[in-house]
Amino acid sequence: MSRFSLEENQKILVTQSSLPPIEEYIEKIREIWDTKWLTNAGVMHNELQKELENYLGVENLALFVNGHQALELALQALEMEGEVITTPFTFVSTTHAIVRNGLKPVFCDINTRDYTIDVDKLENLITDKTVAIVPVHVYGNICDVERIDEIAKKYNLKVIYDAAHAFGVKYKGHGVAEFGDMSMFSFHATKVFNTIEGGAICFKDKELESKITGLRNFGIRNEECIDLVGSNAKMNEFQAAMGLCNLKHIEEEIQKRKSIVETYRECLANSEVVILEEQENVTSNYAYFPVLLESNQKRDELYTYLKEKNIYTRKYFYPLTNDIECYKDYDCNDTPVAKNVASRVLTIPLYADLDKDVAIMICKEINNFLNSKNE
Ligand code: T4K
Repeated sequence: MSRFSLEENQKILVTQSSLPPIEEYIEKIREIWDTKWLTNAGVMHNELQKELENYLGVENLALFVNGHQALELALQALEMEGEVITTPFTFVSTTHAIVRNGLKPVFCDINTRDYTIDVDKLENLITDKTVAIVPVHVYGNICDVERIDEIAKKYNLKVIYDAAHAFGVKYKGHGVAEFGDMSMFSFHATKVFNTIEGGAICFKDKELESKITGLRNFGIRNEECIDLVGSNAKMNEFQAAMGLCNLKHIEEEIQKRKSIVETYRECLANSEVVILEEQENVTSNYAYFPVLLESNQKRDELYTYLKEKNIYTRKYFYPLTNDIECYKDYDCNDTPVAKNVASRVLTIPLYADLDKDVAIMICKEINNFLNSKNE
């Protein structure tokens, strides 16, 4: 084990934004000064859209100001009414996007293998009001896309994946957005690939393109025709420029994350925390590294212990979205496995530039804490 220790006042946060070399970004945004074109489907926006379609292996992709707007407006484009099955083990955005469309979220539990939707519990929740499933890929782990596909076909349901954590993830060599009707990616500053803020929706049905792009620009068709009650959710040129620069380095970024994850796996192998197995047939992007403690109390104590050492972990995802204040008057069904996992999970720092010695030191602190509890 390393004897490495943090410098005084050095904080290790749960993540750190990936940035390109500053010269690359300056070079790119210089073009914005030449054209004076800042937003509204500019040249860089269109270039990034094409590059991402290639990278993700999809035919239709629309860029957005952030991932949440991408999901919310994609759901609006589908013009649905009724119930949507989803999981509460997610960032609030997923549930908000459903509710803000006037749809009723029906919460399905998660499984303990990868913390995504438990497909064995899904069918029981389908009623004659169910119109769609919004499953969530979490931490870079993906849902059982094949079973979800079968169930959706059987009951004629739309599938819109929240793929905020799954940028670049592949299943059996296929990009994750090839599954379902739509997939939303988040390009927030904290994600594997960022455009500062940003997001995209990938969709199979080309006919939806006009509605999706219309909804993101107030529903404006031309100077005299506005045919949709849309929003303003356009990605601007500074965001797109950041995306074009970051995309050049994405493979290297993912490899660096992979190496930190390998260090964590090695150093925590004999520890009492539960670590998820790598998923079979999945090429991960190593977005987050969750560990599960024995109890809620131990999780909270470890969180505080590490914080006192300047190591800032996060309780992603706690509380569950079916347990939060703004849904207290909603008829939210219980999800016992998700509740249990949410009460015990901690995501530990993970980002491309995290030093291997720091990762080893974090594991050492986790093990020190656990040993002290067992004395
Ligand atoms: N669905 C899922 C499953 C999601 O996880 C998210 C977003 C969405 C949908 C919605 O997508 P977006 O609309 O956001 O594109 C953060 C992010 O803000 C949020 O995007 C993300 N999920 C969520 C899991 O994490 P907070 O409230 O934890 O962020 P914050 O500000 O506490 O930042 C966390 C850490 O990140 C900081 O301790 C340091 C680091 N950081 C943060 C910022 C803002 C940086 O290194 N650079 C930065 O610029 O939500």
